[in-house]
Formats: sequence, C-alpha cells, structure tokens
Amino acid sequence: MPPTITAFENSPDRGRGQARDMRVRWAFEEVGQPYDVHLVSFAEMKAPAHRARHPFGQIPTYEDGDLTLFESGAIVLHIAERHDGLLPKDANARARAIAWMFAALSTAEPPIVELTMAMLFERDRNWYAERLPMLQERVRVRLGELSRHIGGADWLDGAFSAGDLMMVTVLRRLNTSGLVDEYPEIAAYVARGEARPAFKRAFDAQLAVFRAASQS
Ligand SMILES: N[C@@H](CCC(=O)N[C@@H](CS)C(=O)NCC(=O)O)C(=O)O
Repeated sequence: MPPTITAFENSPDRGRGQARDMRVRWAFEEVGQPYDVHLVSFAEMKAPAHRARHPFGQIPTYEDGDLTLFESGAIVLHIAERHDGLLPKDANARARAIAWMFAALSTAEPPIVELTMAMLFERDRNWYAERLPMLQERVRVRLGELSRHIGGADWLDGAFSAGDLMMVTVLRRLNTSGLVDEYPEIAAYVARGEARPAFKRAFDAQLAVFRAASQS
C-alpha cells in the first residue's frame, strides 16, 4: 500500500497549486513514489478523526503503516530521506539542503503568508491601505536577499534539492501579489521549478481534484 496524504476536497485556491499538499505531491513525483490521496472537507478537517492525524485540523498529513505525520516540511523531509532524488549524498551538502528547507518555512514563508492572508481577508478593513505597504516591504526584504543569493545560479545550493522544492512552493504563494516580477532572478528560479516534469504532474493531480469538485 502506498502512503496516503490528505488534501482539500475543494481547495480555496481553485486549483492554483497553492495548498500545501502540493509540496508533498511534488516530492513524491520527484522521487518516483506512488501515493494515495484522501480528500477532506473543511468540516472533516476539524472532526476528531482528522485531528487524530493533525492536532491543528489542517492538511496535509501523511500516513504509512503505523506512521502518521503532519507539517508539510516534516513530510517532505521524511520522503526525501527515504528515497533518492531530493537530498545530496554528501553529508555537508545534505545538511545545507535541509537548512534551505527550514529557511523556506521559517524565514521566507511567514512574511509571505502574512501578506497573502491580508490580501485575502483584510481588504475591507479600514487599516488595510496603511498595512499593505508594510507587509509588502517585509516580503521585498526577503526577496531581495534571496535574489542576491541566487544570482545567476539555477538552484539554491548546487543541484535541485528538497530545499528548492520547498522554497519554490513558498514563493508561488506570491503569484497574485506581483512582487516576484520585481526580482527577475527569483521569477526565473520559480519558473525553473514549475518547469520540472515532477512539478507539472503534481500540479495537474491537484488541479484535477478542483475540476472534479467544481463539476459535482
Ligand atoms: N505549517 C503547516 C501549515 C498547514 C496549513 O496551513 N494548511 C492549510 C492548507 S495549505 C489548511 O489546512 N488550512 C485550513 C485551516 O487551517 O483550517 C504545514 O506546512 O503543513
């Protein structure tokens, strides 16, 4: 039996590949491992059966035999450690790739989520116009730093790794903000990630769920 992950039955991103099961799907595709998907509604996510998998009642989760995991970073790391293709063999390069996974999740993602959540849920608040430039500026700081690091390289540190997979999925959350276009190195970096056949397979699989839900 392949591992089973959970994903939105009806994703609020309307199939744009933003929901975090995308990272896990992409990791499985990169390492060539099959997986099953258990789709959950918002109500099911908050019910006890799902909270037994995920204490915060979110997606994605991962189940394989007697192992249940939550947190997309932990799941991608687990997949990358068990299969070739996402982490370098050299011990130091491997440690650096894992550091980039953490950087994506704990340094890049928080200001990006703060901005995108405000754009989604705070537009009609009287503080929005004042708060937006501040949130954008925090993201620009990180994008500027990242773009200087990437420079003319293809990936963050040598060959494509789980660090890139995570960083690209985090940066894609900015798709509707227009900010990535201000940094040509980053725009090209994200495009390189999206051009990988494994990314496309994962994206199409997530999109198929949205299309099926919108037809039912
Ligand atoms: N840090 C978690 C975040 C998980 C998360 O925020 N999942 C979202 C979907 S992308 C979710 O389930 N949202 C619904 C909710 O929180 O009720 C991870 O990386 O897995």
